Amino acid sequence: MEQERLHPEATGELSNLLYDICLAAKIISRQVRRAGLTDILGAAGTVNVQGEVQQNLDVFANETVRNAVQHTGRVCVMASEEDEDPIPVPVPDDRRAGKYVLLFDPLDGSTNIDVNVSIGTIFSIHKRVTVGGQPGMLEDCLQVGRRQVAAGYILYGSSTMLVYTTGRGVHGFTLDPTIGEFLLSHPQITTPEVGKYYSVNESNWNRWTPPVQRVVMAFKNGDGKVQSKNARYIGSLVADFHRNLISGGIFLYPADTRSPQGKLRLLYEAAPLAFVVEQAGGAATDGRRPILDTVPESLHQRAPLVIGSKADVDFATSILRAEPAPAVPASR
Ligand code: P6P
Repeated sequence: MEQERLHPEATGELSNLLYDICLAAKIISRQVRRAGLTDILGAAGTVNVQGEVQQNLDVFANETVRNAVQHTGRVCVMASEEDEDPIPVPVPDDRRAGKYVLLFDPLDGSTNIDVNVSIGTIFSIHKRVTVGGQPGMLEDCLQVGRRQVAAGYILYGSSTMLVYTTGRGVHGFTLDPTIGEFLLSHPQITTPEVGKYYSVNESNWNRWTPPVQRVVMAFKNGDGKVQSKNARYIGSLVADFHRNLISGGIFLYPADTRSPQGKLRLLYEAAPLAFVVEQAGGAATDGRRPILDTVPESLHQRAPLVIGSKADVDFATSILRAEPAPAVPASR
């Protein structure tokens, strides 16, 4: 509400869309907290568009976000990591088409579900760019990250937290399950200029280029410009990102010989987290340029990601920029 009042032209629709996402988050949180107790553990047996075996909770979370949003008239199109194509939202007879676009990863890190490791939902909101009056389309989804109107994530960790930005700072809310409400617990989050941690999957070492190896070695051992850091890698993007946001740190998922564009997705993973981290005083690049300036070419496009404390990201990018540009992004 306070954020909405900062925008005199606000109609309240964006606030309401954020509330819709919070409702989905509460429902997903309840199911995540019970995952060990119900029979929805384990893979649903189906395979998603990424070729990944879908965990039951993946399917549940995807349906929950879609159902919380698609009948509200606030959104004209959605796109999810779990769905091959954009999901156009029908225009109800008594309403005009929604003016917002929702891109989301309903449950990132889902391989961690069965071992009780923190997981998260990531969302990105744009305004539609196509003419109103009919459902939105792919063009509305393929917008550069700098144009986001809101972005954030829900972390299903030791507590359930919502962290979001609308371009005026980053704010964290903690779910009080006894009343079913998100309460403002972390106003105006800022991330330290220099981080305590570096987060990267070092088992990829032999698949990295020499500049990537030099950057990781510098964070491990220190190298004049940077002090050595503690290694922390959970293997769950939202959990790794959130710890680094609060304590200071750098997360890297660089390109490698197995993942020539990196592993993480631009539209609904890298770009929303890049919006959050820049608003918190941090930085995010693909190793060469800001993630928020990357023009997307396909819905599930991957991007190398270097994100976190500004001094650390600037150091890493100054070295990685020297290597040859990656090949043209693959469509999947
Ligand atoms: P790796 C989880 O599967 C995920 O998509 C992110 O949450 C996480 O940061 C990354 O993959 C971990 O990938 O290759 O290190 O296991």
